[in-house]
Amino acid sequence: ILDKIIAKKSETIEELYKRKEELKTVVQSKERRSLLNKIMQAEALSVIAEFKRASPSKGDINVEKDPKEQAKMYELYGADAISVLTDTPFFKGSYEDLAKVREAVNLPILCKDFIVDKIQIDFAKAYGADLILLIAAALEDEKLHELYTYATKLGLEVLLEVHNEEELERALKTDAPLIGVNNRDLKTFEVSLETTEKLAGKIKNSGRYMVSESGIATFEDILKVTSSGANAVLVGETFMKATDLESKIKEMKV
Ligand code: IGP
Repeated sequence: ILDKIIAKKSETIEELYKRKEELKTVVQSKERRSLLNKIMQAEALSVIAEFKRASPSKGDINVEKDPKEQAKMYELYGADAISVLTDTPFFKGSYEDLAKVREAVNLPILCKDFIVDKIQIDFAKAYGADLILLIAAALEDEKLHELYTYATKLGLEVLLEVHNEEELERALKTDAPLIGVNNRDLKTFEVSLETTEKLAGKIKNSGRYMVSESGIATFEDILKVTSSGANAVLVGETFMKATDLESKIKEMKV
């Protein structure tokens, strides 16, 4: 699926270059909200709550949910940051969702997408992202460094995502302080929280902060990843489907 998503991105990118004029007119707030500072100062596990309408592995999750309402609830119930899927063809998200979430809350906002071109970083920033995701599996070294530098220069933080040892080695060649471990293999959809455990040692030894992403649903899951040393978790589906969001978020704030 990753290859398929990336292939489709070239169409999106062409589209974005055509919409370039928009970048001048979108009103962007200048103030930046730092997730890194929050994580550094946090005494407990930080929770990044995701706005995710659908996904290729799960199909429709909660397509009709209102981004503003959901974001406000995330903030009210104690989330530390919000991630917003902006990919349209596979996740039914958009930059409009990102902007709506940004306006609704005071939390740092992560633009969650498959970024392979600088123009996507320009749009992420214009629509209100404080940080962006870069996926090691989707980027060769040179591109990874180029995009990392570009985002940092624009004043955005980067969550650098890895899934295995090889990707982690490459990620550690950058100075990215926030490393995300995706428990889901984007090539097979297989989810295993042991991915976090496996990569934790090297991440912690390098002095970086670790965000455990995907497949986190219960308090037991939280115990597992925190005992591996996770500083933060990123939770999507579980929150989007929760009937009692308040207790679900509070359950994760250990
Ligand atoms: C959230 P989950 O299993 O809680 O819904 O996962 C998040 O980790 C997941 O959406 C994600 C993702 C990604 C999506 C992690 N890395 C990269 C798209 C692209």
